[in-house]
Amino acid sequence: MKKVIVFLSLIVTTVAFAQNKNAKVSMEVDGVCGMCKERIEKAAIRTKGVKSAVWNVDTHELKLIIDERKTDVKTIAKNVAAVGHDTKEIKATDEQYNTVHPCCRYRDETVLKDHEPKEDAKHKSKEN
Ligand SMILES: [Cu+2]
Repeated sequence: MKKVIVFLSLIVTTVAFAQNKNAKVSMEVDGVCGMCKERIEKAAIRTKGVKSAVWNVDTHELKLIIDERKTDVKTIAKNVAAVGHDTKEIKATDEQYNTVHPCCRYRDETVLKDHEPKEDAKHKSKEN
């Protein structure tokens, strides 16, 4: 019985630590528009081991397919922050943040308001 347990736990650890060539992972990245999307995806895809990178402007989710033998989420987050975009784990420095286009300043309240869906604005004017 003891041997069986040892054998089973060996299988479990092997599976848990097996490195996936096409691992699907995602992370949260701050941004406001299509220009941000391009910048974020470019930074992610330039990272060695990243096969696919798609950022959603509404959900702020960056969906990735990565080779776990070559990269990890932290490395990608660092590269995304380096082009000026905050991730949940790693924040861009002020210097990095200042390199983004003025209309992409996602930390700025007025910029965020400018990027709110236009339909909302329509509803508001009808109500008034
Ligand atoms: Cu932008």
